[in-house]
Amino acid sequence: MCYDTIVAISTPKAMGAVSIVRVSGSEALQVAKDITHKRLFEPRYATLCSLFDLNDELIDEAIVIYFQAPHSYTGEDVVEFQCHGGLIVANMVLKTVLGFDISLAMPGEFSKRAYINGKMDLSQAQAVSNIIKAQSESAVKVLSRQINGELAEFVRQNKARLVEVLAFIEVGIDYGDEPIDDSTTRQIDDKLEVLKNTMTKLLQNSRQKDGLMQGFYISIIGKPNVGKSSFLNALLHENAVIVSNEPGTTRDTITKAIKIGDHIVHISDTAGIRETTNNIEAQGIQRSKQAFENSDIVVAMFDNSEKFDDDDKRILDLVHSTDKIVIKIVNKADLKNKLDKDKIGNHIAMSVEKDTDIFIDKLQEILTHSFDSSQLSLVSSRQIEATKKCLANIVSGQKLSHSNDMELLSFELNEALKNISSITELYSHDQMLDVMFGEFCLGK
Ligand SMILES: Nc1nc2c(ncn2[C@@H]2O[C@H](COP(=O)(O)OP(=O)(O)OP(=O)(O)O)[C@@H](O)[C@H]2O)c(=O)[nH]1
Ligand SMILES: [Mg+2]
Repeated sequence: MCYDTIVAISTPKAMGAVSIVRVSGSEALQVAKDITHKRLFEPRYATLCSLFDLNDELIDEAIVIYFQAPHSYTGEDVVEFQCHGGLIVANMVLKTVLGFDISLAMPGEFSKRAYINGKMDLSQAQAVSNIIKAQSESAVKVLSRQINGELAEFVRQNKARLVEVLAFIEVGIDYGDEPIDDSTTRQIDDKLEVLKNTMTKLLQNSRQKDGLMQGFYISIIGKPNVGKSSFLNALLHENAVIVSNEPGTTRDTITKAIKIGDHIVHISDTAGIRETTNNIEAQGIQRSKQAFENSDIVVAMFDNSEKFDDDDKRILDLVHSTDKIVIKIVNKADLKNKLDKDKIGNHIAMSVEKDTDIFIDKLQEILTHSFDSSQLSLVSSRQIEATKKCLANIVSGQKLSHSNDMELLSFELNEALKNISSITELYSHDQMLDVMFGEFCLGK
């Protein structure tokens, strides 16, 4: 298939040393020749060239690299102009290229062409899109393995397993009305069980993917005056939020990002939760509960220097009602103890104004434990949906394997095959391609 030649600025639109203008398509080489007044470009060689605009006026000195089809990112002829950075030069080069009747690329169009031309499958393309937005080193580790084909290999292996089961079933169908023998049924069962466990494990590993990609969310909750805002300030090493000994100081949720090990975590300081008739405070408390709902990890804070009361009980009830990861902190350990700590249960005793290391160590342990970046993981909701559907087909197949309805079993497993395959290739098409690649950055 022959597409228009496209162009885009591939680097961020900001100040920087170098900007790259990328051209892809059958006209790319000719455009490079016209703009540089050079006759020959050796593929994959960096050549220092003068660039001229449509009036033959000098724009810039740039490094020009020609990638000959199919040995390029898109699989088409590609030329990259590495010009001086900043907003103006790259725009002048772009404007000149557009003057040669070349189209401006849509977001993700280079990667879409790479997929169409068989340079990468969908799982790799998805990883390319995500790695640009990745918020943590752990995410980059997972994604670079996916670009390298790790998920594609997983899909290939499990498709082969499904095809094997389908081969057994075809034998059953060929024998018509005769019931399928026990040993064949057993083999089908065993293989479906392996497939079920594999898909279930993959989905479990992928549960934390949002945290991995966008950073984990942590809410600090507790009754007023326990030291929540002091804790956020201590973690940030700055006075970002107001601290005072007046209960009810914080009225609004404030979220800040910090780096813990390989992870970005977004930590929210919240208004102290208590019974109140004050309308503004009540709105703040509503926001505290929202932050609690939205978080992956909850820090519930209590005051060592105050007696355990109904407000503390409400916090305990809240955290006991959730299946989120909860870290309980008994703060103000430097003050005389009045709190009945047995009521709190397992907790960290600390003085947030003095030292937060004990908390950081605990959090790091939790993050490492709850997301192991060495494990295979799905990185988009599309991949998760496809795997869930495949798992549902396999579970239905397990129920059918003893019913002797081989036709129906075959149908379910063909659906499973279709669903797992959709991680790396599309069945139906142009519209979905546009949706998926439309989420990419311009110039990628
Ligand atoms: N001695 C001691 N005082 C602390 C400690 N942490 C916080 N405080 C004090 O406790 C008071 C309340 O601290 P804040 O951080 O404002 O408490 P908060 O939980 O955010 O309170 P609200 O915003 O009202 O919900 C302040 O006077 C802090 O200086 C600590 O570890 N030791
Ligand atoms: Mg506060």
